[in-house]
Amino acid sequence: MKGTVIKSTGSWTLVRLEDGTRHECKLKGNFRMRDIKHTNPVAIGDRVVVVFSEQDSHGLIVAIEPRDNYIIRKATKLSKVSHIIAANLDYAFLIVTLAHPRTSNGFIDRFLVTATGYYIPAGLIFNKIDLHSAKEDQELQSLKKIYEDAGYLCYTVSALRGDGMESLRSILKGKLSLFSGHSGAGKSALIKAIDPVLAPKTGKISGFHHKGMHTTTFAEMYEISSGGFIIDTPGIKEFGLIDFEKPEIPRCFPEMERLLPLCQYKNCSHTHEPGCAVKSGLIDGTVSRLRYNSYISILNDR
Ligand SMILES: Nc1nc2c(ncn2[C@@H]2O[C@H](COP(=O)(O)OP(=O)(O)OP(=O)(O)O)[C@@H](O)[C@H]2O)c(=O)[nH]1
Ligand SMILES: [Mg+2]
Ligand SMILES: [Zn+2]
Repeated sequence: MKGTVIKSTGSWTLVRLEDGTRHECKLKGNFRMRDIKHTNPVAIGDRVVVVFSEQDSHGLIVAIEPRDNYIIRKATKLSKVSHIIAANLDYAFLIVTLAHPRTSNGFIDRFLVTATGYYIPAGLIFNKIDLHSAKEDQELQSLKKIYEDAGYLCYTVSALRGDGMESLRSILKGKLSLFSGHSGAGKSALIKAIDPVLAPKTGKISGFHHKGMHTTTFAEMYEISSGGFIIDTPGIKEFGLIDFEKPEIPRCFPEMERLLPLCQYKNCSHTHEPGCAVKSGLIDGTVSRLRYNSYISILNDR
């Protein structure tokens, strides 16, 4: 029978069959051996084939269908193994908070580079706008403009107050979306606000550091009553990039990729070349300095 992985803890996997029923499943032994690069051979979102036998109350996953796409991260910048966060996504959203906790621009850009690099439509959901000071509201407006101009979907919401829920529900409808972000950004709270029938566990923000408490410990897929699925994930500190070589980085910044035809060299890296349209854009203000700085920092990491 065919189904989709909706939770995987490493030792067992929860699969939702096409009829909507959920079953704990085990993985056929040889999958573990085959995939040594990744810590998890089966990822949430994977479409799988499950067989049931009379001797075992668990199902057995015997096949994983080829993935349409997937998003991967390294646990840290230095680690060799990587973790498949999720597969077969329609959207990858980063939940961003300007405060409580603070989401840095570098983190935002690394997330977007990864999603864009894997051809997954990506966006930012700015949460906790109810807590904003006037200065944070201003910062939000300028960030939103930068990222919308770059070509990313942007939403401003408050899970607490319910602002922005209608437009969020309409983009999520009928799709499989990933929610990622720092611990405490409100990923789980947002899922509850989108569909109050759902009840992922939510945590507190520590009083001193204004950081989350890592409440969500395993990724889990939730089904929205009005249609669509959201994957709630554990909060992450860093977003180590993998798989992408230096020459691939420019295409992961859409606003720079669009300017490439205007650069003098068709393989322009937008760093030292003469006649570079991105560098002219920096001067006349059509390319964001913030984004360019991230671009250079990511290039220098390769
Ligand atoms: N004021 C305010 N608080 C919020 C909002 N959204 C979430 N919170 C609070 O932020 C805290 C953390 O929310 P969670 O949903 O647990 O955060 P998370 O991103 O799931 O965190 P992890 O599971 O640890 O990765 C909770 O106390 C929420 O009530 C919001 O829009 N406004
Ligand atoms: Mg959570
Ligand atoms: Zn250039």
